[in-house]
Amino acid sequence: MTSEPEVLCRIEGRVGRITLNRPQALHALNTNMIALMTDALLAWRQDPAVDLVMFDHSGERGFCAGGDIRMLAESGAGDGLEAREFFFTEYRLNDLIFRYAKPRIAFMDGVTMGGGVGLSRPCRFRVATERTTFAMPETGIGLFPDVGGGWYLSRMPDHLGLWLALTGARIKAADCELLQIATDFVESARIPELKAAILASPDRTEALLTEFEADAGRPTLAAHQDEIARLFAGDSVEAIVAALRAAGTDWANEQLKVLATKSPQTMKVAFRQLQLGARCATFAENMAMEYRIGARVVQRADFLEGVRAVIVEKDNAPKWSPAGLEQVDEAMLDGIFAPLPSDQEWSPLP
Ligand code: QUE
Repeated sequence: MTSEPEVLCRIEGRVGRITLNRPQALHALNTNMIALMTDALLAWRQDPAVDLVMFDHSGERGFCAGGDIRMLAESGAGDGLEAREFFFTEYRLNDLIFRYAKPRIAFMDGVTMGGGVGLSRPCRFRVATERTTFAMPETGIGLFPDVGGGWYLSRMPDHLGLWLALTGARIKAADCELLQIATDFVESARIPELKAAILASPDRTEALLTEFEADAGRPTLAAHQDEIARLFAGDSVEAIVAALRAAGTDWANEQLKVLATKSPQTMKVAFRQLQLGARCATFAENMAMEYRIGARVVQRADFLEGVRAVIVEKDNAPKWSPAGLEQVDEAMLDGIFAPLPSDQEWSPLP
């Protein structure tokens, strides 16, 4: 069988270039893709011929929709081992990119969600275009905002990261710049020219980005930033819901409607994840926490139900269990966050 690899890894000039190449699944990441990227990055780490790493995608559609959710759900319905292996290696890759000593650039030209955020956010340069749509949508399928969400989202100002995590909101380029999810905005029509220039002169990447920089427009989130700062400051998800109810504005009512569609268990998991992530001293410590969560939640009813309702049958009517926030008790959360047996804990690549 001759089929193209799902990730193209090669050296062009002095650039190690990683091109996601699974367009039929919007470049959603699977274990094979994680392995290909990890092997390339490890080889280039010591290779004096590589000065810069570039992440991009083939084809016209987005950068990366997330992870191979169907595989995760099938595995979670059984022993969960394949799902654990996926998270284990994906988080090692996220951490490797985070620690990588050479500059990295990601082109987020289109949908950048979940797993795609885990590749792009640890890059030094993160280019958005007018086609960029960013989201951490996992509360909608009973998963959780992983790939470093506990670290990055909890470090955003004014509880904006918590708002992204709980609502799964989709935001565009100007808001990505506001939240430092993107470092630069370039019109998508000029991306091929910019990539060619960087491949020819990777040492000039920063100057080239300044030359190509365009105006992303007004960040629409700015209009709600004060409201988010005030209403998402509560010390529990219930407190946030109560604050939104009390506010009574159109915007607050919209947020309540959105939250009512999300998994109560996942919202509480995400809340605690960001609380703990904010206090982690290292990114690796945060990833070890997220791995404990991932290993548990893929086997829980909400993830299987969320994947059924949103991905497989697409009725968009998940029946969450527990159905309400008040039924998700602290003991359930303690079980999800508990340490794994010591031989099963996550560890970074040596
Ligand atoms: C939450 C997610 C994902 C999602 C939707 C969610 C996710 C993911 C995809 C996705 C989308 C389009 C595709 C595809 C996968 O959707 O991780 O293969 O073609 O990969 O609400 O976490």
